[in-house]
Amino acid sequence: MDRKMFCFQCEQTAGCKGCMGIAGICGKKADIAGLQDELTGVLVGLARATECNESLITASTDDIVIDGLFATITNVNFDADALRVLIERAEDEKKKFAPGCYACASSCGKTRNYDMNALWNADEDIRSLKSLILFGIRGIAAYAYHAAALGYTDGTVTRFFYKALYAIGRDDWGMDELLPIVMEVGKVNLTCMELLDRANTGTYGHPAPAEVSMTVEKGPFIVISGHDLHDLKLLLDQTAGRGVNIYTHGEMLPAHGYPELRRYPHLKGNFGTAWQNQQREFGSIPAPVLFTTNCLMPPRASYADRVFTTGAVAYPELIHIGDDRDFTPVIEKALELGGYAEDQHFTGINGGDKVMTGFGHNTILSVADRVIEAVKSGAIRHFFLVGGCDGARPGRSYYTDFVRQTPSDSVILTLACGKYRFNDLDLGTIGGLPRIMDMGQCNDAYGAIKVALALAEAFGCGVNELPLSLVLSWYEQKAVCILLTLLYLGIKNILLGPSLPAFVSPNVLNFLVENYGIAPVSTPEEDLARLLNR
Ligand code: FSO
Ligand code: SF4
Repeated sequence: MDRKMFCFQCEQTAGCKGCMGIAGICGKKADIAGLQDELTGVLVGLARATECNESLITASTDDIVIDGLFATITNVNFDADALRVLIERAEDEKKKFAPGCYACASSCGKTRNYDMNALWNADEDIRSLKSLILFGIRGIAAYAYHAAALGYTDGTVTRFFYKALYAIGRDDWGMDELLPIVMEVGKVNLTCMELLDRANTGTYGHPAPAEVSMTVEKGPFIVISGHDLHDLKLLLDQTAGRGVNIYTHGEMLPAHGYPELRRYPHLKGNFGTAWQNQQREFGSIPAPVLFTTNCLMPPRASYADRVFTTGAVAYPELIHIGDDRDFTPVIEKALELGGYAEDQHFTGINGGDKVMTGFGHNTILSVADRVIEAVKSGAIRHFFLVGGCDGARPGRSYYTDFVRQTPSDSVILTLACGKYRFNDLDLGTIGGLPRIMDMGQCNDAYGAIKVALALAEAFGCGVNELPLSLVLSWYEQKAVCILLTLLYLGIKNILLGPSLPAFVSPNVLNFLVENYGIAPVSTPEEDLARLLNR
């Protein structure tokens, strides 16, 4: 195929087929896409080299693989130099496992790096299955990265990265070999989300309900975006007593629920809505923005000098805060810009001036008796999990309309950045609980699973028999591993939108429909009628 780049890993991919020109819809240019492919190919080579030498794998090998996978997630790393460093690290590591291969004149090819074009040009079903594996482990790597930042690792998770990468490199494998590995992605992601849940709650306590203001107080401030709670904690420490307030953005919002983070008086509130609105929302704020993870969009010239990156995120010419996490340049920028002269009152997309978060599994399960009673008495008729990513496509207003139209005797659990479509709505309460409960970030899908399993046990039925419907939105690769986890758990009849992944081939889609009843969202009216009457 004659094309400059190929990438179809996210929901906004060009023409719902693939980004193939000089740049992707996300702003990733062809040279960056090429470097990301090269990096993935070297990681496959590294996995091949570890095959016979597993005992030589160290924590540093794991870090290289995790960093390399995370860097290729949508809206994370747009920086050629940073990607070249990751490629070099992986190549150097590979030499430790197969030093002979580098000197060998008649290479057998067993430790060769993988040419990703072989994958992009493969038979569409094989390409589909391998894409599910690759995009799934990219998502898991992000979660493993956050857990590792808090000192939590799990060998079953890290070992699986090598197995999955090795499978991606096997051009002689078919459906029989690849399908079980696709399912294993879901299983391993469950382990990884549980690990991250333990890391977050073990370090910062169990989230508790918190009302979060969207007012930005006068004076210097910093907006922090992304998913890394450890970075937020370090920033809170470094800004304590400096007269600089901190506002969460995007997926950092659930941080307000954690006792060990909310105790900082200068963690004031939340700024802005979901990631796709950042170019408009950051345009005029008198403050710096720190990106700890995705979703970074190419910054406009009007505010590019105020955007900082750290961790896996990188963008050419933006200041990157290195591994020492010395946030001095960000803090100095906040002091220099000075913030607003007066308090500024912002609202969510529906006009609400505050949002709630902090309904982690611990909080919900602590009132399980009340919830079960309310279901038995008929006070709660149905639960909806309306969760996942937000994005730019107009069809995403579906989720706002859907939630608005849910009956007053239903509860909406939500998580990840898709909630900004409706989290400022006041839908009232049921039995003293708000009808919309934000369980946290995308990885807190683990908490939702825990709640669903506990309810199923209490009612003596399977999860699929509960009055619970999953209405999910996807955008990037973390959504892929979460979806595979739900399938691994046997959860059926998930509604997925706003469009189905381009990398799911018709045959693989048939498999998912026949075995799991996955269906695309239609209209809120039709879907609600069907879900409530089933
Ligand atoms: Fe959203 Fe972006 Fe959390 Fe994603 S901010 S889209 S699924 O990175 O990871 O929900
Ligand atoms: Fe296109 Fe998405 Fe890939 Fe970006 S990440 S190049 S938008 S498919």
